[in-house]
Amino acid sequence: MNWDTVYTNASQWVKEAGERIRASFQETLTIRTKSNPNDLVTDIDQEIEQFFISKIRGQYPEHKILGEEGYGDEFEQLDGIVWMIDPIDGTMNFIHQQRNFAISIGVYENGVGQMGIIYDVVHDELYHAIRGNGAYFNDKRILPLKERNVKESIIALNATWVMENHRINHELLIPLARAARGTRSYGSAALEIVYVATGRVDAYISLRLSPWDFAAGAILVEELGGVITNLRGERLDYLSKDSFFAARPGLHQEILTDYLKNGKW
Ligand code: 2AM
Ligand code: CA
Repeated sequence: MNWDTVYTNASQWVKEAGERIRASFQETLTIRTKSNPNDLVTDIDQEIEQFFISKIRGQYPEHKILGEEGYGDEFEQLDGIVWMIDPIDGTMNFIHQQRNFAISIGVYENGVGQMGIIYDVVHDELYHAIRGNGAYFNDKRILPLKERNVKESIIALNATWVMENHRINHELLIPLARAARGTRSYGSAALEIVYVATGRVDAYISLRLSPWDFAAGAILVEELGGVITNLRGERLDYLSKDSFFAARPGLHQEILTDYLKNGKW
């Protein structure tokens, strides 16, 4: 597969989808809920996913597609070439703020990330990586990640995980939040992971993400020397929901050893 060509095609589709999403700000959205009252989807999420699927199927009929809104394929193995698509990552922000959301597309070959794109639609900022060829912010090369310790780090972490919740003992992450220089939450996993890649934050933690949320960002972070695992320090399988932990090299190990060892994540 020529990944440069895949990138050229995908980046054109992403820009086209971005124009459509920006135009939708003038329209009335149809909003529905999914798994719970705060898990939202709009007609635009669905339209954009269908747009990408028709482009991919037209150009690459033999590839498989995993899409958040369910218009893609169903499969249980990552063999062959798989596109993982989140048409709007940060749908709540899209609805409430008309910013702080992104299109996320990661392409995997036999489970190995080959090309990732994250497009910050409102700022017209495109991040991408092709495995082995570096990562880019609007065609400007992103520098490899250097080590940094917790005390000098900003950790992206949602407040949900440090207040009582049904998923984890909320007290477990408080020492980490306290030790860090600061915490941030942006509400779009794809953007938060790309902020790790660009060094705007030093780590990002979530207790539950789906493959389409992190597929593209993981390729950028790893291309720059960062580390991606679940909160147990294990490799992600890219087929199921799991906890998620991205960080600079060194920092990843420090957080895992000093702050996450005792949790049942
Ligand atoms: P979404 O907007 O595409 O649904 C919000 O903190 C981040 O977590 C967003 O990237 C959001 O993606 C994702 N997210 C929200 N609810 C989720 C859920 N139930 N499962 C997996 N990811 C979720
Ligand atoms: Ca989404």
